[in-house]
Amino acid sequence: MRSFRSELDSTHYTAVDEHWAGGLPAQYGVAPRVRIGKSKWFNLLWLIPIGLVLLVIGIAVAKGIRELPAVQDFIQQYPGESELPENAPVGFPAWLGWQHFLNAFLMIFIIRSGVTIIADHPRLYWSRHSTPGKDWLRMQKPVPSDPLYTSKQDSITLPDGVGLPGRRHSIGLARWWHLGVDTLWLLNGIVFYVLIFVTGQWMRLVPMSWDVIPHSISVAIQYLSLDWPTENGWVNYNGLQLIAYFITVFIAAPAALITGLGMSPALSTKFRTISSVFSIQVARSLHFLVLAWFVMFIIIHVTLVLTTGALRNLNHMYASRDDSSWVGFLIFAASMVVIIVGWVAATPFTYRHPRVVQKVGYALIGPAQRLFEHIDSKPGQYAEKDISPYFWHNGKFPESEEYKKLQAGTFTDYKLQIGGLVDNPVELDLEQLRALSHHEQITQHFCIQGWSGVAKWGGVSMQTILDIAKPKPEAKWVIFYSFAVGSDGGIYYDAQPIEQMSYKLTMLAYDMNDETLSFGHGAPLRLRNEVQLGFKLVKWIKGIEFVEDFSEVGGGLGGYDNDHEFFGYRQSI
Ligand SMILES: Nc1nc2c(c(=O)[nH]1)N[C@H]1C(S)=C(S)[C@@H](COP(=O)(O)O)O[C@H]1N2
Ligand SMILES: [Mo]
Repeated sequence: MRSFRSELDSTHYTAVDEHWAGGLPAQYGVAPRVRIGKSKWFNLLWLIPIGLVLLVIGIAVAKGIRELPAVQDFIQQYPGESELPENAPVGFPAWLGWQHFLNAFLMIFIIRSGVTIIADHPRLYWSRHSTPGKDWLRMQKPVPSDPLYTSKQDSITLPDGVGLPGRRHSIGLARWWHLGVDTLWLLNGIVFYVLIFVTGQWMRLVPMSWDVIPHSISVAIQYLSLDWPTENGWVNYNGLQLIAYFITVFIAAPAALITGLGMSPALSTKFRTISSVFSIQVARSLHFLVLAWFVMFIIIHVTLVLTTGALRNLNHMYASRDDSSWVGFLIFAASMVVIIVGWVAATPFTYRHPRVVQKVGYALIGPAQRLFEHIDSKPGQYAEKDISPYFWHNGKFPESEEYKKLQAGTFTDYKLQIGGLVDNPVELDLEQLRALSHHEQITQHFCIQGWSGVAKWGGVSMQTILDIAKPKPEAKWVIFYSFAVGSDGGIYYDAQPIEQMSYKLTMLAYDMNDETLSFGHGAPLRLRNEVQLGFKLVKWIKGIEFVEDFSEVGGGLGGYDNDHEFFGYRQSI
């Protein structure tokens, strides 16, 4: 068998500079806009003046009605705080201060890397089809009419201080930050849940009587009329605070986890009943709305903490004391120094040490990714009616003479080469491949960048190929080589664990939606492995090699995007 290894780029990339990822130039999107009706778009920046006008009107109304005797009686009856149970704890223990700090610190990285992930496909949908023009929110121009427009072309740049990192298409690194820090944030959250229930602190976070509603209305009138309620957060929160904290701790945080997992291709394929309604795109849209809640919460929370007796409030959370000394402020200021240093350093550090980010991220989230990979779903989740009207293209199209020649001859001279650690190395042309037992499946594709689509794939099950080639027991990985080069030269390839080659949904497709696979989608042959993200599904396959390990192949990290763009080789989430 001809070796394809010499056609790989074996450079070991260790930094992100202007040449990285093929020197993809910066491209800024547009201000976020939401679709209204069929094709009208509302620029969300308008919410700033509209919000200010509404605030002024709200203040005028609240000031007006507060004069009314009935409203005064109402406020007297519902001053703002529901009564706490007798045994509710008073004050804040030190562990709460630590957890509050850790939570804030970790969320900085989660939010910033999350925004970078959205920027890689700056559109949100309510259906899994990701059809251009059907997005409900976009931060990018409408999709151009070019039929081969790729989702990589669609990605946008963020300022380095906003995104983590900010560079265009740095999603591989953003995901290590996002998923890696998530595990720490969840751990902190679990400790928090346990401790609040053990110590009774939960009573201060859970509304226990419906009178929280009139109390909240009363507090809203008091805030808006600029005659603010007297705060005594050391003992009890007012109704609005209580509701905001309750939503944040008991709804938004768990929703962040659930909607995050809802985007996993492996889980989505496994839990078909749930994912038929709660699709990957619904999960992604809700995940974004959870982010919007957190950002809004942080802004209002910090504003109110600093404007309703800052010193005392800071003492509560940062020094576990209830007075107006400067101790809490000093600890808060020190914690802000840590947060700001972390904020400023994160993106430059990532560009300088991307391999460290990749390694630490994998150490943190890798176990969960490995776990979900063991999901072997059967075909049959989707039906013909679910097939997407539009299926995005992605990647770098083949341009080599070798490929062009084959393409000009409608691939009659094409031969798939299968070799490496097998008892029976073979070459199969398309006629032979089509003569093998036919496998068909309707499945959902999920690109790491964020779009998804359902298609019907026709071809040969990888199990059939294993039966023919007979891999030796030492073969642990299967390398798929492409005719196309990747973004910085060297052919595109990917390593897949051999175990997954026997999965029911792993196949080589030569047909898509009952037609011969098109050029853009990988003609003449492409891989499908439905527990993995799209980038691992090599298109324009020319060869398959069975190996013991992939450290000698290309950059040695298990795939083109792992070598070049710091992706991971297990991408079930
Ligand atoms: N040879 C090759 N295969 C590739 C890519 C590529 O750049 N080169 N891109 C991958 C990515 S990122 C995705 S999402 C899918 C896209 O497949 P599609 O264009 O059929 O949607 O192909 C994958 N296979
Ligand atoms: Mo992708």
